[in-house]
Amino acid sequence: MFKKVLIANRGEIAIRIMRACRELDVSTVAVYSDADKNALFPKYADEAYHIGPSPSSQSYLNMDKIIEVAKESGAEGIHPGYGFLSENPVFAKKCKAAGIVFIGPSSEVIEKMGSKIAARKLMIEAGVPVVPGYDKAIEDVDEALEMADSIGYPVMIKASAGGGGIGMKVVYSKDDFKSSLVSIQSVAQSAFGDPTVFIEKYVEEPRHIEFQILADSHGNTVYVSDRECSIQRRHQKLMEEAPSPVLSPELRKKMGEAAVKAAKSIGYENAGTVEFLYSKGDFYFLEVNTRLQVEHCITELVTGIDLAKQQLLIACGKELPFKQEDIKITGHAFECRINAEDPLNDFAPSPGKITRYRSPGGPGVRIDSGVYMGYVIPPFYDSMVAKLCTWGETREEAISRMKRALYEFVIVGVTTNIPFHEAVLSNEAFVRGDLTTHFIEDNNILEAVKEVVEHEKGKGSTLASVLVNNSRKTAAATAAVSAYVNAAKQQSNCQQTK
Ligand code: MV4
Repeated sequence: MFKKVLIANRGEIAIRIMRACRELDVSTVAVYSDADKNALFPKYADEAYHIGPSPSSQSYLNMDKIIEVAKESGAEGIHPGYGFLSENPVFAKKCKAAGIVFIGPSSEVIEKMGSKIAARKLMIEAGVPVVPGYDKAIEDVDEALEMADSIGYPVMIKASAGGGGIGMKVVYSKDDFKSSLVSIQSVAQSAFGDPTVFIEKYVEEPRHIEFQILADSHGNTVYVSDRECSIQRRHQKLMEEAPSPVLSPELRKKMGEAAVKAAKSIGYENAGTVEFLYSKGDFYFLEVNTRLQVEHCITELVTGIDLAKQQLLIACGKELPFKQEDIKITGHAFECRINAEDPLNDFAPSPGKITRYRSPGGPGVRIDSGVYMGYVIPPFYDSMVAKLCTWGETREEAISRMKRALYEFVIVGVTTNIPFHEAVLSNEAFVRGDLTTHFIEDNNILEAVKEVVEHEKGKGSTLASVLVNNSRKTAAATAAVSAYVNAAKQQSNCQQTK
């Protein structure tokens, strides 16, 4: 095992990885920017190094600086977390050249999956179902129009270098095709420096279902569990669950085996995720995420497998300690991403000081967070405060635990999206497991959020309101009660009950 690992990330995921390191007796090195001087993760680490100013371009994206710190501190491996440098093939390559293990797949694999056209082509060759379309870059409009005609409208134009929802557009008719093509090409050029686009059939109202995979360097590849990630807004996932409520055991096995086939065909090593679109019993490969994802925790909850730990073991050349048939899904888990953002103001970020904080606990609750009471959430990075996950023997139990945990969560000082989660959890279609990527709009969730927010102005609807809202009145009442109790105690000879 490594003696020392550098974590090239911040916040909760830096802590998540350091937790795995601690359990494996690996020393940890944190790197942090100006804005993160007072964050929890540099304090949690065994060593912490300042790497630059707050903007990530000058700190968390500074490859050479991070590698220099790794070398100076004697770290043998770098874990990139998610975001930042985690899917950057240049960084993976630079680590290798510096004699440091990049804890993730090879630079070549990251690069291959970065091109959506190449990924499509490879999956077709491997026999993994893809959305009907063309695995060919569009070269001229007339040829593209013919392709669109033969696929049948609506079609989707996608940037080959895109992913995660940037650089794509639905086209409903021939008349809009040319202007959409030109606009996506220009978005692709400015966002990715590559104007290459391709087209696919547009799958309407699909579900987003992804499969976690693990692959070691001995040729063993397994699928760990599936996750349903349909509850998202503008490609930002907000709530996920494992397993997907729509898959039968047979379809789960079929999709899981397709995910393994996808991984094996590209020589994948370490943890990864194969994303699929699901519609009416059919599934289509979408992309491979070559990193540990935000929502990995729910897979851990339903399988008992520590994915971060397995990543470290795989990177050291260890063989997976289980086979496919050993992996069992037990119960059901949800993740709510608790963000400092205002769902009633277009989800605008709400950075600032957390003046009171108390996280939920009790049966079936897991919290991954990098904040504490008094911490100031900086405006430079994403607005996630905590990942709140619950586990239950059944989906219903996991839902009621999530509602209970959200009731308990006290976060004062910044606006959070807790009411959004409460609105989703009370929605009938959601409770039925009736989800699509358009769930929020189709179910008028924002209207429901307004009602939740209004309701929570009333005392007692959340633990926060009990503890904080009427703090003066509560304090006065508490003082009066204790004065009364003390007086009663003095007057009576009865023994105090314990
Ligand atoms: C699609 C699609 C429908 N048809 N491709 C969005 C993210 C990127 N990975 C691909 N995405 C989609 N590709 C075809 N041919 C619908 C989406 C999509 C989506 C996918 C997953 C999760 C949320 C989504 C929200 C809107 C659109």
